[in-house]
Amino acid sequence: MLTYDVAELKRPLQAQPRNNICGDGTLIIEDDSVLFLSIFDGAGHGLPAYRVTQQALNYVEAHTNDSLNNLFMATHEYLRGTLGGVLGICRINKATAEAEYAGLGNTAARIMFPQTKKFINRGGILGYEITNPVVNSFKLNPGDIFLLYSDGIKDHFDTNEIPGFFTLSAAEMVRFIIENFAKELDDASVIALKVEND
Ligand SMILES: [Mn+2]
Repeated sequence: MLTYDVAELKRPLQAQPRNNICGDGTLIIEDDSVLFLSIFDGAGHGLPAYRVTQQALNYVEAHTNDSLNNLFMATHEYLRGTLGGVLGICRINKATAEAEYAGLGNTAARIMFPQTKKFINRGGILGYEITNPVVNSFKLNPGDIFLLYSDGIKDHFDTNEIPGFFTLSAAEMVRFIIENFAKELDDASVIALKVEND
């Protein structure tokens, strides 16, 4: 049986004066059959970004059964008149490990080891102007790591060059990524998913 080790971590930007409000948000919803992962980076920083992010993720959380395309378009409409932001969503069928991912704007998603794939988002800001997202369907395999992260994480890192990275738990992975690859002057957030064979 496949099992899914999943964890998230956020860190507000490190400017002075220090604040502890992160404008990025993550959502992990799991039931017996589906694992639903989402990340949202509200425009700007601090409390205003935090507020639009909570608004967006609350909406997403209430509509996790919608098709990804509809969910992006509806969230976009819902956010009109707000600061807006960028969104990434991955939904995984836990029994089959079949997954779909879509993102708009500069959130990032990757599969690492043994598959390696970086997903390319279309541009846009939800609440302002978007096009339909590309919905990518794929299958995860035991050993795969799926990472979903905001642009507050430096994007050039190669986990293949980090000794022992794949032996880390998901909680250790997100801590490692935030500690080593978070940009000082942006809010940073990451979700790591590790697929395992029981
Ligand atoms: Mn950002």
